[in-house]
Amino acid sequence: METYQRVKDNIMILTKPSASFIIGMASVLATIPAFSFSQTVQGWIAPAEVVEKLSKSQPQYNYYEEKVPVYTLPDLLLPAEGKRIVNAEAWNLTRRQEILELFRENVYGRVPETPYNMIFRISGIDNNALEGAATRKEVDIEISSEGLSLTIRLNLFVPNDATEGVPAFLLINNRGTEQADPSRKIKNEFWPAEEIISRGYAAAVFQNSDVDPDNFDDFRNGIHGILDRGERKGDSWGTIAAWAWGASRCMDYLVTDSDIDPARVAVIGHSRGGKTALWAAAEDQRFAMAVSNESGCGGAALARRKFGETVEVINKAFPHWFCRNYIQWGNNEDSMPVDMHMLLALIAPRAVYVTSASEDLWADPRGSYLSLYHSLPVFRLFDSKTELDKRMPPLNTPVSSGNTAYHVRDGVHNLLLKDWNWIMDFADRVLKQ
Ligand code: GTR
Repeated sequence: METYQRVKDNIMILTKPSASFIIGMASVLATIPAFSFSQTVQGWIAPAEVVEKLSKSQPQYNYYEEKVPVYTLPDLLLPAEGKRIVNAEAWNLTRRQEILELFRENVYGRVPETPYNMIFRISGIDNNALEGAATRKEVDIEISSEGLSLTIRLNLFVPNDATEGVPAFLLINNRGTEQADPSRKIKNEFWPAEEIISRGYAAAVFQNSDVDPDNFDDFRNGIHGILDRGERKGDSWGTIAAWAWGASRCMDYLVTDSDIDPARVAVIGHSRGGKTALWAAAEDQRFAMAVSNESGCGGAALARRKFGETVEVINKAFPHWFCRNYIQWGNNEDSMPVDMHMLLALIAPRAVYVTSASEDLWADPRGSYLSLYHSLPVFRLFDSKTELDKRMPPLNTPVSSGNTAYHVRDGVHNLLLKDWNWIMDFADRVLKQ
């Protein structure tokens, strides 16, 4: 007796249940809400009321799973030329580089080769921060080229009870400074420094706007105004690539600080910051882990699903985020030489954690999970036991395998302590053991 019917990808619907099944389940259902039944048996599905609400208020975007087009993802392991990749060595030597170039060329853009100088200045140290639990350091990273300069302020807490270099989380803060207030006058779950420290990690943060302003200014200000030379090209770097570059400059400092273990630094970001964290870890292999919190389109979510935000829409709304070449893939996703499972694969064999929120359908939770799922063939080249179920995990139930992890939290688009705690649970396993 076929109880479930597979309709698409990992969507299962209950069809024609048998009489005995109904009687058997009746007693179970009497004690649990139907919602949790479906969450447990089927894995997470988008809440129907959220789908309805969003579809009504934004009819121009798709929130219905059944309207996701049929698509074929580019094969991760098949290079443009030559034989299929069958081992980690071949991946690292050829295909990884090829895919990295495709992302530079088609999505985020290329960092210019303009030479620059960099100086680290410790402008403040407080050995008695967080009620004595941590030392606070204010580090100014000054970048200069041909008389122009900018400063990235890196704020860092390191635990006072550590006897050797500790693992660290570097947060790319794309929100106001009050969301990640180093004075701790304002405390916010977006950057729970106290909890991060109490779990034995260093907590570092920088403002993305220190590197590049988050508005379209024709690339005149921020690091673009300092390092860009000549006419912009189709593959000239956009603002996300600039923020990712900024994360790497923070890493340049962190590797010099003996309070930090340079081999165990995770880069984390929310939403546009999550897109940035993934690209930072793809470009800079010194990051041991990347956390993409609800990064959506241009981040973890598969573009070919065209669910919620799409390539066309993101380029119109944020013309400064990506390179110009990315525009051509709007409404033309099937021709794009990459999709976002390939971005996640670039992080292998290092750790990657992808998160979603159940009401944040704009960022396509299912597309983000499937992206991780489809990146696994590369993680398996390094650790053959890495395996996730093709069905999404239920709500509020983190899953992980090898160096990959995912959760879908209840609620709206945000980075909360609940997310951090699950992320740190995973980091305890992959960065501390
Ligand atoms: C939205 C944008 C998303 C996401 C988000 C954010 O407006 O459409 O791609 O990045 O902003 O950064 O909060």
